[in-house]
Amino acid sequence: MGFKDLREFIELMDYLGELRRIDEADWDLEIGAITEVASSSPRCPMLLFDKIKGHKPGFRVVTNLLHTERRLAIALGESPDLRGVQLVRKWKDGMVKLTGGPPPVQVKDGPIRENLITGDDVNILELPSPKWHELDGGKYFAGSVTIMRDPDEGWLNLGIYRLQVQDKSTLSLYIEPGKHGKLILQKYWGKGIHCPVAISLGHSPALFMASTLFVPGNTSEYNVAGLINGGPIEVLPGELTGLLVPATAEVVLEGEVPPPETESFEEGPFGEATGYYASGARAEPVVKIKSIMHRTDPIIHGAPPMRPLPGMAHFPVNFRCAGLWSDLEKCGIPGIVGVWQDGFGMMVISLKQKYAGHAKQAALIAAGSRSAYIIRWIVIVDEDIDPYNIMEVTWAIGTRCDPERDIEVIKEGYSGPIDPLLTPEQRIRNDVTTAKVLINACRPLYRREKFAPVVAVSPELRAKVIEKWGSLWE
Ligand SMILES: Cc1cc2nc3c(=O)[nH]c(=O)nc-3n(C[C@H](O)[C@H](O)[C@H](O)COP(=O)(O)O)c2cc1C
Ligand SMILES: [Mn+2]
Repeated sequence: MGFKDLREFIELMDYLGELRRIDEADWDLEIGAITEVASSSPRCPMLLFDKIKGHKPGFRVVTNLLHTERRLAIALGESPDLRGVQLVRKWKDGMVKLTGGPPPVQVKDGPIRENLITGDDVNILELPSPKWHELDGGKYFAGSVTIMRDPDEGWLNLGIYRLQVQDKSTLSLYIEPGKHGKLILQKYWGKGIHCPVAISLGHSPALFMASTLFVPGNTSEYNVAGLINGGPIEVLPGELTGLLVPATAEVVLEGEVPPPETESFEEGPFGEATGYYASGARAEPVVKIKSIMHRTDPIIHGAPPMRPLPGMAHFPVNFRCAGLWSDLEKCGIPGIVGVWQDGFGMMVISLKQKYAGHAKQAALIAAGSRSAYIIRWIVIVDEDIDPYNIMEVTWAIGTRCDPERDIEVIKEGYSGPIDPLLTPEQRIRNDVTTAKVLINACRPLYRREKFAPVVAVSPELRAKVIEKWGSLWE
């Protein structure tokens, strides 16, 4: 069984020496700067901020939650030593079973009911929401889960979308085109009604992880979280909307999103997951908050994007790799050995070529997968190349890929408004596509056996040398 709430995970991380507590930091740039600088340190500690300037002691913010492979592995219930492709493989194995996750179970009571604020007393400014980066347009909840119900089919959708704090009861909400969250909003607006939403500001790692995934429509991310968690998520109806909210959440805001013609607010700029400020500031829908439920001494989760750092500190990228891997398997592509993404923009797939056109099949499916969102470079390598090792990948591209024959450009691929390459003209016409490049860096299949051999000590000779001389360097 996984973690019942955010607190339980934080407590375990504290016990394992992964947590640092920081008192009296300022919500205005200090929390964000500390988070980014600490991310780039070798330990990349999880950070728990308390006594935040201008806020009640006990109203806390946690950052860098899953930002190391060790913490991610623990959150997934795997061995803490799993790294790179091995970790992605475990994650992928779970994703293949995604639709079979257990639905949430309704409970009578839960700690989220400890405090209820309604009417004129609602004031989201009392909840710490940092201004994360210097060029950000304001204060943000970054790491919250927004819950909505599909008005036609009834399933509950959960997604992570940034929320800018505008005043004591107004947030502006940024959801990209094509995401379920946006499609659901549009369904409500099409019927001329406001969309009810519940927003969890702090929740178990499983709920966060499930809400970042490209889960198929009609499948609630609650079920996926149940699968990650090893048991169903406990929920209860929100006081205002009746939407099912996590019973052990830290804070749940409830309200509604009116059609943008009725009300919208300027949102942005915001430092984004690509490592840029690409989408600028523009009018976006608002959430009118009407009630707040919260635990005593709540913890708000913050996952501010930043420029990619070595490892995976800015964003647990292997969520997406596991998604792509499971998409390839679901499409019947055999022989996939690993998938990895470093930073943002390039995904590498290693496979054991089995037939002519195999590598190209994998590349084309990858280019069309939702998991390859804003991925411009798709690289296919042989099974002897570890996609997690960028040196090996560039060696394969440099020595096995003939650019004239093995590189292909696909026009108008799936991207999004946070893509920094979009031109101002594209933005005006809402065209959020860019080209994708397929790179086949596998040895040509028809002469694979005759390809120049790799310079490397054989496993047998290696074992002998280590046995006889290894003590000199090990
Ligand atoms: C830390 C973090 C922040 C994110 N911020 C946004 C965002 O502001 N807007 C957005 O559309 N997607 C954002 N995403 C990506 C979505 O959460 C992701 O695409 C999810 O699958 C969308 O779910 P949906 O298709 O059910 O709407 C973010 C992801 C993470 C991990
Ligand atoms: Mn969804």
